[in-house]
Amino acid sequence: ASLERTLVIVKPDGYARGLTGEVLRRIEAKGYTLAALHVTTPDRERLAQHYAEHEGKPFYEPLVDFMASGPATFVIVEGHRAIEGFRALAGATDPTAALPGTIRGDLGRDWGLKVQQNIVHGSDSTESAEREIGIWFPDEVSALR
Ligand code: DAT
Ligand code: MG
Repeated sequence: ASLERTLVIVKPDGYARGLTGEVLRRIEAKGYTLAALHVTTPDRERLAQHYAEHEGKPFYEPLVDFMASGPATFVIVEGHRAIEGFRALAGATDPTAALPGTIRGDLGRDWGLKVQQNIVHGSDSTESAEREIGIWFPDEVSALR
């Protein structure tokens, strides 16, 4: 049970729908710490790095287009087992299947698009988390306090 940092993104759909505060509220209510936070419209170069594992998949281009479509909130979330813990808060990738009680299950739905607009991103492993934090928070790559 080691102290971890995870990269959370409130994606452009969540930002546009005014759900940033609701997502951050759930993270804080769970007991995690917001270690850093900024709002920006992500550039395609960094999105390509961030989503490199999905390059070539049918949803890749729509995913990058969607993520570049407007402002999003980037957050470093900190806590013991925060990576697994935030993935549990977020729920399943498909917001229709995501369980009620989760961010995606309570707040998301299928909008009939090629890409799942599912409100949040959360890193899926310690390696992903450090890699993704390095992409979006180049000045925050130092070790945990
Ligand atoms: P997650 O965001 O749950 O880690 P992922 O890493 O597999 O899911 O995919 C990244 C994003 O791409 C996901 O949040 C939404 C979109 N996506 C994934 N699989 C998809 C699919 N089969 N159809 C449409 N969009 C998809
Ligand atoms: Mg993922």
